Amino acid sequence: MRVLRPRTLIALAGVSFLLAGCGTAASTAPPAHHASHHKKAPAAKTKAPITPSSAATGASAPFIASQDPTAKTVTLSLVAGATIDNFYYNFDGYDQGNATITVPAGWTVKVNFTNESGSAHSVVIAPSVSNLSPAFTGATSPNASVGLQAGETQTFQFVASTAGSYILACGVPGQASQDGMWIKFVVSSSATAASSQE
Ligand SMILES: [Cu+2]
Repeated sequence: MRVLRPRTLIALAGVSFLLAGCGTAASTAPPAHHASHHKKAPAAKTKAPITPSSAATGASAPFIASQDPTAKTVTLSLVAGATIDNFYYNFDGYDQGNATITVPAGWTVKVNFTNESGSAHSVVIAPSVSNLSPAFTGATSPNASVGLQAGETQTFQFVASTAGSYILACGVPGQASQDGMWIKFVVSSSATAASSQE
């Protein structure tokens, strides 16, 4: 288990970066894609980041709301922009592949998705950040390239039929490949239960 980053420090560093990026030379400014969204970003939230205790112990990250191994069904709860981590470009505070959801192959995955940030976001389970086509039939929130507005919720479900390593990403153009809004999604031929971890 690798050493985990303290999320509070990451959040504070993010704020510093934003502030520094606004007033300094172009060479230190955030990438243009970030900057364009930054102008529309909401005020910094007070919602607590993922708890350090969870990170420190390697306990399950969020995401899994419930599961039924007999019915081979897992329900995921995903919140976009849950924290300030990565300029709000995160799922439940996770981004850039720093969390993994694992589900057994053949299970039905139900997803409850909510957007709590000021920018539009969506969810796609896809092969990679450079290929955001849904990896399975139905493995995407509706109209993923447009995404959900703040405060909206969508649900969708799919069967994780083929074992392999995928990503769970935002399908709004540029947000996975440039902004890092993605985590890992593994469909396992050996797992007997769904799990999540940092
Ligand atoms: Cu997004």
